[in-house]
Amino acid sequence: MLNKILNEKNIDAILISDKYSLRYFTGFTGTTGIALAVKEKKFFFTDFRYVEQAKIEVEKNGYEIVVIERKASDKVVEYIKNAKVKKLGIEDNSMSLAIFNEYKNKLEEVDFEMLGNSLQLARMIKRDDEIETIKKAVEIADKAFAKVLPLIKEGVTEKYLATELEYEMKKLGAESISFETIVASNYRSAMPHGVASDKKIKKEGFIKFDFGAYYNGYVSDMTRTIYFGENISDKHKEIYNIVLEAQLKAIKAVKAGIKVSELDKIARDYITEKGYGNKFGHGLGHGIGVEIHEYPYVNSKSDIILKEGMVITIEPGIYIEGFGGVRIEDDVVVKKDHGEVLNKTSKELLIIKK
Ligand SMILES: [Mn+2]
Repeated sequence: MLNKILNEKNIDAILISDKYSLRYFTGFTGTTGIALAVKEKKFFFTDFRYVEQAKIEVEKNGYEIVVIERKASDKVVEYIKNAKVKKLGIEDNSMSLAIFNEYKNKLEEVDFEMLGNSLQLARMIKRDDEIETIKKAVEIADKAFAKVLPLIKEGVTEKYLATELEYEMKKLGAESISFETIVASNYRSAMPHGVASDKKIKKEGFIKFDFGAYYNGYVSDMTRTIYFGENISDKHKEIYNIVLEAQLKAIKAVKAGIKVSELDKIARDYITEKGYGNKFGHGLGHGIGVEIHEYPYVNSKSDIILKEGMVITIEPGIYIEGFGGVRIEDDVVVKKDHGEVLNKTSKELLIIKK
């Protein structure tokens, strides 16, 4: 895959520095490393803390491990020069200006080619083993959610529920969480990204949970909104059902060959038709993989066409300030003629009364 990019971009080498690119292309799970891919050879640079780990994780993927002693760029520059690289691709989306300048100053003869999102785009279509890992990450999130539902009661905080979710996910094998867990109750549920706070759970309102497991380097991402209380209003029911219907309609349209903007439009048109178009202020979804938000982004502006093996989220929402909000999100694998929903947690409106 890296050779394909080298050829397409007509460059001699790629410097891989982004954490997620390193995980994807080299297998490295540590925090300090850099890779250099030239046509015939691949090198992975790291310091003594990670050498043993790199030998296990990275060597099998065809990289020669090079130990860095002082400044990483000195060693890397030496290899770039030895390989007689004239055009070097760099990950300009994530490399810091300071690091860029270091390389630029040491490699005056070299042309730097900005790779933009090329390496990210290369990750869009998942291999079967990647899909299996994502499935496991989804299963962990589903199971953890089932464990936490019985803990919902008046007086516990959003943070308490979030912590329990995270604890359950780790007990089920997650190495970490995909992103900061969102538990947003009552009026806070109207905040699309209301990270769990010290707010105590109170009756008569929505509680929105958005969370995921990070498992073997891959993420899951799910959102469920439940109602807590005895006296649910018609408006709560109305917006819940609109979001659910919009989500189901979009999922039904998932298949290879459809534009992601069309998918977004299906959900958005339905919500708009029901009068809440201006309360759905974000895109319909995004790709997931080694990163929580990756290509293909599913929104009205993208012209990416879905292909078999992509894994995306479908997550419409309605948010009404001062009242509350609903979002429902599943992870979906794109198949030739349908979308395979990975989440097993029910999407029927769940009302918890105790
Ligand atoms: Mn998401």
